Amino acid sequence: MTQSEPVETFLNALLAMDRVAAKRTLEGSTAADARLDVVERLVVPSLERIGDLWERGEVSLSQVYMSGRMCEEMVDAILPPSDPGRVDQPPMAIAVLDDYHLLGKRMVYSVLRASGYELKDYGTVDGEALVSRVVRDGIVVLLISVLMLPSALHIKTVREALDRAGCRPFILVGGAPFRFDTELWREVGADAMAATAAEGVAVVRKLLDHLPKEYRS
Ligand code: B12
Repeated sequence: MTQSEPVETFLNALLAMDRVAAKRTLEGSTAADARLDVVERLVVPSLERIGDLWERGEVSLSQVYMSGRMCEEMVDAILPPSDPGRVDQPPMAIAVLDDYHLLGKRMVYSVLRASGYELKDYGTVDGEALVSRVVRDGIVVLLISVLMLPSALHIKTVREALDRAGCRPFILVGGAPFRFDTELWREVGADAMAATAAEGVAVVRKLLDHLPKEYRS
């Protein structure tokens, strides 16, 4: 079997809105310790291909929508439960800014929790709500997920509002716009970007290893 075959099978199952076949393909190649890896190898490229097909007018919005929903359900079901031995850490939160593309955020959230980190999930928020929650909760590490360019550019306004409020969390961003333009994170005033959920965990781990003691809970 070639590398691309499972992606083709998974992609076709999504486009046919065939939950059973999609689940079978995903679980078929999932050893318990490689769950995130299989999501990165099957779910992410398949949804990216669906995005390209949508741009070329070759699939319907309902196919894009149902593919996203089915992947959300499957990813929720296969990612490991959280680790009970939580890491000693400062307050962290994750949010999707001005956007209803929730799958990337869900993955990053699950993987961080599964790696032993505790973080608040703000869901989808607008800039104003995000700033007030971050200030209220004294967030030290803020993760923001966006999939659309206007939402990515809006992070700059969030950073400026946080600065005005005297709050300077470490902002880690991720999502398609940052993968397309690898310098964009600097332009929007973030401190780092990560291309995948696994990379995000590595960035958080490295950051927390070097964080001064006064930031820890
Ligand atoms: C599925 C999907 C939808 C679904 C979303 C379902 C859901 N609940 O999530 C639905 C149908 C609802 C949808 C709607 C729309 N969509 Co849409 N959608 C997609 C699609 C095909 C896949 C997105 C996805 O879920 N990918 C899989 C996840 C797992 O990948 P990911 O989010 O990139 O996350 C990974 C990494 O980026 C990273 N990551 C993500 N966030 C973070 C955060 C941190 C902190 C870190 C460390 C890492 C990290 O980790 C993840 C795992 O590796 C993309 C195509 C694409 N190329 O991305 C278009 C896409 C994002 N959509 C697009 C558009 C335009 C829309 C609509 C405006 C369409 C419309 N005309 O109505 C609406 C807007 C909705 C809104 N306001 O948010 C455009 C955006 C274009 C742009 N440049 O802004 C895209 C790129 C499609 C395209 N090529 O045109 N969409």
